[in-house]
Amino acid sequence: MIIVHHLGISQSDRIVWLMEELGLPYELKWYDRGPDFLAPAEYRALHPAGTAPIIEDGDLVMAESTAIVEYISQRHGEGRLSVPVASPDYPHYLYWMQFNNNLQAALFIKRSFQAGDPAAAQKNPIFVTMSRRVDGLYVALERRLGEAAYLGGAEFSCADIMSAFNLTSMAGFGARVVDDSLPNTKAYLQRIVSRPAYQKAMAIAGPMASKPQ
Ligand SMILES: N[C@@H](CCC(=O)N[C@@H](CS)C(=O)NCC(=O)O)C(=O)O
Repeated sequence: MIIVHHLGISQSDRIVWLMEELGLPYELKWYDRGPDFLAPAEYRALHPAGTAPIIEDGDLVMAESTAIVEYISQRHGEGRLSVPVASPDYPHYLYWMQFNNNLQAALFIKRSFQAGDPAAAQKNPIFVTMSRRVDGLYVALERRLGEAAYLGGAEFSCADIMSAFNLTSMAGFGARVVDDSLPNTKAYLQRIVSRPAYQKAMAIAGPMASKPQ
C-alpha cells in the first residue's frame, strides 16, 4: 500500500486528495513542522530532497509532487486522471502540470528580493522579470479557464490537483487572491472546492487539519 508522508500545512495535501479522487487505499504518516516552520529532521531523512510530499511505494521512495501525481495516476489509477497522449488536450495537460512549480519559483524569488529593500527590488531586473512571469501566468490561467472547464480539458485531471494549492494556500506567499479580477479562475475554484474528494482530503490533511491522535 502507498504510504503518503504528509507534512502539516503543506502541498502534500494534494497527494491525499489524489488518493481520495482515485479511491485508492493509502497509509497516511503525519509530520508536524518544526518551530522554524520547516520540515523536521525525521521528514528530511526520508529523501535527499527533503520536500513534502514524499511517498513510499514498496521499495520506491519518491519526492516531487508533479512526478508523484502522474506516477500514481498511471501506475495505480489506470491513467484515470491523466490526459492521454493522443488527446488534443495533452499539450495543455503537460503545460498545466508545471504551473505549480513555475508559479512558486517566481513567487519565492520575488519574496526573497522583497525581504531586503522593497524599493530596490522594483528596479532589480530579476525581480522585474519574475513579476512579469507571475502576471503572465495569471493571464494564461484566466485564458485557459475561459476555453476549458478544467486545466487539462473538459474533465478534471491531475493538472487541477497540481494547481489548486496555488489558488488557495499560497496567498500568504504572494499569490494572487482569486477574486472578481480573475472571474474564470474564481468560478473554476468553486468547482474544485465543491468536489467531495477535495473536501474529504482537506478534512484529513488540509491546512486546517491536525495530526490524528
Ligand atoms: N516542487 C516541490 C515543492 C515541495 C515543497 O516546497 N514543499 C514544501 C511544503 S509546501 C516543503 O517541503 N517545505 C518544508 C521545508 O522546505 O523544510 C513539490 O511539488 O513537491
